[in-house]
Amino acid sequence: MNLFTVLEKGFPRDKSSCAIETSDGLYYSWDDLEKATSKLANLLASLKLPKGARVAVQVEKSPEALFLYLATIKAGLVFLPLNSAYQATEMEYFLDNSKPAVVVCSPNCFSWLSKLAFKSGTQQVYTLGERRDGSLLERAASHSNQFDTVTMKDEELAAILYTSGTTGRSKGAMLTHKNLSSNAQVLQKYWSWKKGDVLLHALPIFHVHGLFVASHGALINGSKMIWMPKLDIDQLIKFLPRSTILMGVPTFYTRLLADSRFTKEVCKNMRLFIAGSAPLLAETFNEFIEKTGYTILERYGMSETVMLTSNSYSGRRVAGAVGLPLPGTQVRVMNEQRQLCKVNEVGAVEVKGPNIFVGYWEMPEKTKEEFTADGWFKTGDVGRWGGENTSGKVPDDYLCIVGRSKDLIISGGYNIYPKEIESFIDDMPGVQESAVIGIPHPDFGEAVVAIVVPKPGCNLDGAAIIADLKGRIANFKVPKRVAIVSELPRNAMGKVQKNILRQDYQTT
Ligand code: MLC
Ligand code: AMP
Repeated sequence: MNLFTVLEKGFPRDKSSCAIETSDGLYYSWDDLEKATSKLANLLASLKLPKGARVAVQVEKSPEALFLYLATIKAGLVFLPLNSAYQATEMEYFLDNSKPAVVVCSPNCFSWLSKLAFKSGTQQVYTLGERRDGSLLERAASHSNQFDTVTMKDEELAAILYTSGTTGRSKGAMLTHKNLSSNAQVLQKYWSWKKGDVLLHALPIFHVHGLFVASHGALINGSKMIWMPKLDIDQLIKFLPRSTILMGVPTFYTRLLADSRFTKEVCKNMRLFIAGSAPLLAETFNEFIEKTGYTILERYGMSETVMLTSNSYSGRRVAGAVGLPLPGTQVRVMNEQRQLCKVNEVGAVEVKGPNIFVGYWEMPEKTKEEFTADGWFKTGDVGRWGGENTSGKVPDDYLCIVGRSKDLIISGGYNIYPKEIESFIDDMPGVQESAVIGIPHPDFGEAVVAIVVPKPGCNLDGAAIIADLKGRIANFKVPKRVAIVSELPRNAMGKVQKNILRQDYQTT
């Protein structure tokens, strides 16, 4: 069934009620949402694209950007969101790899992005600005505000989300209508969404967390969203008293806790604070209880799987644990002998369920590598059931993520693959080699640091390397610090010992 049909079943009867209130004071009713979505779906349908055609979107967050997502789903096309921080080199790869039929970009990126899009074979490039400007809405305006949702099979594609590759380039995780609708239905029940809930939405909508987990949650429950273009603590504190649910990466919670205006009183109407995308520190979890009386609910997921596990809504929420497998999802932890780990034994986290993606876009070999012969997806995360952490005993059926087998840095909820940054630095003149590591960071959880070795006789300047990277890769990937050294520590096999570097460079 089309995901939109599933979400729409939850829309309220009273279509004049508010679906989205923006932080700058605009109100969109459910009727507005449906009509705007239908107009956009009609525009897309008028292009007569085959099923499965991709609509790649790199725009700033706005209600209209959400309507464009819903319209793409409604029209039976495949939505391909791209982080607005991506620069030309990154975008060139995504467009070339996914060959979208339609590209929608910010008006100020049109001149360079349209060239890349046309080069990759795209037929249509529209613009959509943050303030309802751009050619997309102009073109949609003349279309009808009625649209019959295209019938889709469960296994047909709804979205492709690019995730960075450990070794090679980014891979497009293909998610079906069933992947997304089943997860939305499960989470609605599991987190006990209620009539009258109001979601405070401050996450970006080009990744799983903000686009699927948060938006689907509100839509399928017919709940209003208070819509912020990005995280802004002043605005968050202003709107919290009128909200009941907040979803955020751990940085949301550390920033809230650091603000003296964030009090019990501000949270008085809140029902649920949810954290995910990166590990929530036990100290943040505990400080939050102390300051507000609320216990943050931590959950765990991935672009390839949507949500996998969650702490309990009505039962225990445990610091440092990501909770129980969601209904319908199976999780196993395997040791090196390929046996199921016992409680407290650390191993590889593998998953199965209706929410697991169907493969990487045009990478059948990579897809095969990431699944076991018996059909479990290898998450690349390392975990254990139960055991003990700094907060005490963890229930035996609760999963703890204790590390990653993939060389990955998660900074403020964004994934950064060291290899990608290293290859940019290694290509710079005068650079012999580099190692990129993640070190603990009070705001972002982890921060990127690059350790660089110059070629003999060359002088390098860390600030110049940072300046060079800015504008070539997304800002969040740019190292917060670059250290120049004469050599990198290596083990007997000649492999760079990143653990030693992590110890040596513990602070930015
Ligand atoms: C911004 N910067 C970052 C950064 N975000 N650097 C490292 N890591 C980040 N996450 C850069 C900015 O470009 C800027 O650089 C400088 O750091 C300071 O920026 P800021 O103004 O403090 O950042 P801000 O705009 O407030 O953004 C921080 C943030 C944002 C944490 C609110 O990054 C964010 O919304 N993150 C959420 C990511 C997310 O949705 N992840 C879900 C993925 S899905 P300069 O050079 O200009 O000073 C997933 C699956 C799952 O993982 O389980 O959910
Ligand atoms: P992404 O590829 O952006 O979808 O990121 C998915 C990765 O984020 C997972 O494989 C985990 O490594 C990490 N992640 C998500 N939620 C959590 C969490 N609650 N605790 C620890 N890691 C998490």
